Amino acid sequence: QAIGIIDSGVGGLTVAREIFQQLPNEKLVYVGDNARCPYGSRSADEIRAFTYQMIRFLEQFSIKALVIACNTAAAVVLEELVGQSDLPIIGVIEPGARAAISASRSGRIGIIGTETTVRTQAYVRALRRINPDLYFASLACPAFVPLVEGQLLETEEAHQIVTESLEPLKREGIDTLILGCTHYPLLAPLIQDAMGNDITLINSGEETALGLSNLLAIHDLHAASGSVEPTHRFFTSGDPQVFKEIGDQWLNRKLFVERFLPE
Ligand code: DGN
Repeated sequence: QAIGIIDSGVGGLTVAREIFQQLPNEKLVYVGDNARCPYGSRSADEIRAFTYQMIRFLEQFSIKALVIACNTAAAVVLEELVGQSDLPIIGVIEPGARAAISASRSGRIGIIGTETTVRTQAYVRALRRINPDLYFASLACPAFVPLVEGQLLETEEAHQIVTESLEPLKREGIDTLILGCTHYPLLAPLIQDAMGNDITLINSGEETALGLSNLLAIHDLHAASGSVEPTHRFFTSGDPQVFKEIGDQWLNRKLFVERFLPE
């Protein structure tokens, strides 16, 4: 049985990469809604409807667990989903918050994400639940996801947009910055360059893969180790070729990408 993983586009690949590393026997079925990405500036109702379409699509694969590898979708639907479903489900926000708290020495933590993720204060709530005495500075970076989806990472334009967008955060005296959108690890070199090398960047993928492993253990769902690598499946509502180019490079393997047509 496979693990389902969803994102508004290619961002969830940053989480998939960590799952491949930590759980090499697990088979993934990935759904990216690239055609309707970015989700970040959409209404909560739309984000909810699109997320449920991806989850319904995954039902045909009778998945054993679900990873909401999109902060924006997790911020809107994770709580209600966990309440409704028997399926083990994990998002990326709680794991990201935990990783940031263990990394920060000063207790001053920055959060960047989409407009929805920042507006819902999902990270601030998750961080406060663990430690109420921290200082937070949040910033929405709506220009970042189109750079990733548009394959513009290596351009001067990307460099400029990232540097200018992050300017307000540089005055906050943070020592740790949560990449609160799964697309952002693809921009990590530019973000690190803009913020300076003494800022620790948190990619929630690593901690999410660890959380997934714990969740599978609790439900006794870990795949048996086999001699052949599992066959993963990747679906996109957008252009399979673009998804493949970004995925091949990021995951360092050749993906076969299929179409997902939301009803
Ligand atoms: N990758 C998604 C996230 O983590 O929030 C959002 C991308 C988007 O749709 N803007």
